[in-house]
Amino acid sequence: MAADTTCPYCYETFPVRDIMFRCTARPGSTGSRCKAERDPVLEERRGRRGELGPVFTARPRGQLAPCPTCQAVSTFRICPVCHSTLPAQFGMVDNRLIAMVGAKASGKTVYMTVLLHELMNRVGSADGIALMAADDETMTRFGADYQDRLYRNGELFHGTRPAGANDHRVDPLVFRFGVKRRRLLGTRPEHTLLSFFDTAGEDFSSQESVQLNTRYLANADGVILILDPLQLPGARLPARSDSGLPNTEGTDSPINVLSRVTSMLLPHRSDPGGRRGSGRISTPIAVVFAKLDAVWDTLDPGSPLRAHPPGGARFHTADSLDVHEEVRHLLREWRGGQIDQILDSNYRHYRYFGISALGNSPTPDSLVAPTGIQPYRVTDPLLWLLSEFGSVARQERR
Ligand SMILES: Nc1nc2c(ncn2[C@@H]2O[C@H](COP(=O)(O)OP(=O)(O)OP(=O)(O)O)[C@@H](O)[C@H]2O)c(=O)[nH]1
Ligand SMILES: [Mg+2]
Ligand SMILES: [Zn+2]
Ligand SMILES: [Zn+2]
Repeated sequence: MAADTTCPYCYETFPVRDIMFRCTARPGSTGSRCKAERDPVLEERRGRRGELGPVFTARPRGQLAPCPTCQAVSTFRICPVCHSTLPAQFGMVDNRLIAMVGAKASGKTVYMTVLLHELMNRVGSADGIALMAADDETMTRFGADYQDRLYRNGELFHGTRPAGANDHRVDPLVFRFGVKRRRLLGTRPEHTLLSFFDTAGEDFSSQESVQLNTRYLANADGVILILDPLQLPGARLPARSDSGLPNTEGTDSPINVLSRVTSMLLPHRSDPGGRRGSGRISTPIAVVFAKLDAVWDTLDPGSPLRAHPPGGARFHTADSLDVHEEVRHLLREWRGGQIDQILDSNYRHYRYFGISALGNSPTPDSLVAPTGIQPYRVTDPLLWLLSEFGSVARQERR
């Protein structure tokens, strides 16, 4: 029985033995050569045009297979559903899909960008963590559309386009995450493929978008739910006045987004009721208070959210539980107690976090503050998810 796997680009599930190949369209040993041609599947599924080598099925020899037409050996393994080239090591290392969800303007795109940038550049090798793009397109797209925009030009993002407006597609960014782990025979890096897909706030307010997103969410291994404290009724008043208060009304309130995500996950990711604790969703969900900088002054001086985080390549359980309890307490204080009830009764694994991606409020004309980007605790939620997957170690004691 072949194990099923999920494509990091289209989030469709298929047996590993169904992986297909794409011919290199270079001359093979017989001198014949396949012609590059259009790939209607790739066009339809991913919106990618252009001429590429033809697609074939073959019994692979490791990660390669000879093209049955021209005999040239190809290393391009592709997804049988969307025809995207699969990353190197796909099928050999863990493959985890992570969904970013949250109300409109809660800070999903900014957070995702800062998190990935930090892991690629700053946290990096000193902590034994490495992150790099798993394919050329992710590298180019993350560089130009996300990183350069925020870090080089200091510009914030326009709202993310909803999946429905995007020819019914999302475009995940796929990375290879490596962490050095101590093993019996010294340390060695362990790799995990991570696919991030950033949703639009509107994706959770219209029924059409909800249906489109269900497959992505149902196949996600972990969910990061971004909550904007400024969208909770109780936290708006004490917050700094320059933080540009977003709208909290209507279908796009944090509670509504969580309710919709929950009803999308319940039929797919919960075990049938009966036993105690069953009937709840098994997908781990990191519930992240973003924009902590905007409410910083209202936090208790002794709050764990103001403490210097431990850092490193491990997940620190004690620190995380302190933050978890503190955020739960703030949630009640800020009249978001209903969020806690929904999580508690529907999710088996949820954890609260507090982060600031930017570290400061942006300027009124939507530019990064002149003091620059000063992230705080941004890697905590991802390290927790990775620890839930067993991909990073836990440090239990302080
Ligand atoms: N103070 C503060 N503001 C932030 C921070 N991160 C984001 N913001 C503000 O929130 C706005 C929205 O951020 P985005 O990341 O684009 O929000 P989004 O959730 O992706 O929004 P949609 O794509 O429309 O669903 C930004 O333009 C900033 O004004 C932060 O760390 N601190
Ligand atoms: Mg966005
Ligand atoms: Zn060929
Ligand atoms: Zn695919």
